[in-house]
Amino acid sequence: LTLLGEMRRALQRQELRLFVQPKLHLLDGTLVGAEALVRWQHPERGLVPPLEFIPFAEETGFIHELSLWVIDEAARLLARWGPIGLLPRLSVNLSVHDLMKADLVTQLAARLQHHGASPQALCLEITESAIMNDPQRALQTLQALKALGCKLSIDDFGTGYSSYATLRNLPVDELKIDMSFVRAMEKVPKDAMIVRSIIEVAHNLNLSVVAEGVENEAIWQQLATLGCDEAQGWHIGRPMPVESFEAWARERA
Ligand code: G
Ligand code: G
Ligand code: NA
Ligand code: MN
Repeated sequence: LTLLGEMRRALQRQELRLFVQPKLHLLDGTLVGAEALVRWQHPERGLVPPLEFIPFAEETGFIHELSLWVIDEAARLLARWGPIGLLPRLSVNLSVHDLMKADLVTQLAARLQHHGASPQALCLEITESAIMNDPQRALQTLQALKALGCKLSIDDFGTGYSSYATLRNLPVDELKIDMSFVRAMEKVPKDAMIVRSIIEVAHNLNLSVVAEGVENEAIWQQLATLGCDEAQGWHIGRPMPVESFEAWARERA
């Protein structure tokens, strides 16, 4: 069986799993959201990380089916977590392929509605490079997602080539500072300066800003001092299976 065949079978056999990583508000430590990250529970190979199949899924176009599965799962979880106040918002990653698919927004809306999840509770993370691949097409999709009520976030911000002109025209709510700048910012002054600049740009554009890759208390404190809004990283919590995340969130509440 080819990898593509195996991935198709994985969907049918329900071998894909969503892991969930929490995001906290930096001022008061409240749970403001979480990111859904896919894994493949392979019958022989064990838990396969996304870097071993997402790039291939993107090359073959299988990513679209995979993304719709992720969106469906996310909608199901949001419908479960919203009413009990466990989690206000869940973020899912979209790929460049998804942005080019004409029916993405219709499909996404149908899945939210099917589960009774609110579009406002779903945030879509799109990398800077995916947007810059075809800014015009991306803008159309982002506008449609925005019109539906979803939140939009630019992922891996700082690693691409988006201009202020592009940024100004995108209907996004949030910038996510790439981990590569955050992970060593307490030791590398240049990284700290870049993080500070991104926070400033975000706030000047009225966007909320999230730091990913927060691995220790020193970084957490430094980000708080710089006025960063939200944080995600191992210091707060690793990506966890859904049941572990529910237990983690209940314990904190
Ligand atoms: O979960 P992990 O930390 O190993 O993720 C590695 C990479 O895989 C990240 O870049 C992440 O954005 C990507 N990734 C994880 N889950 C998904 C998904 O559901 N869809 C897409 N497109 N990328 C994902
Ligand atoms: O590309 P994206 O930003 O979606 O990827 C998120 C990735 O970052 C996932 O692979 C996730 O497991 C990883 N990650 C999340 N928090 C941390 C962290 O604090 N340190 C490191 N090294 N990786 C992290
Ligand atoms: Na992401
Ligand atoms: Mn990222």
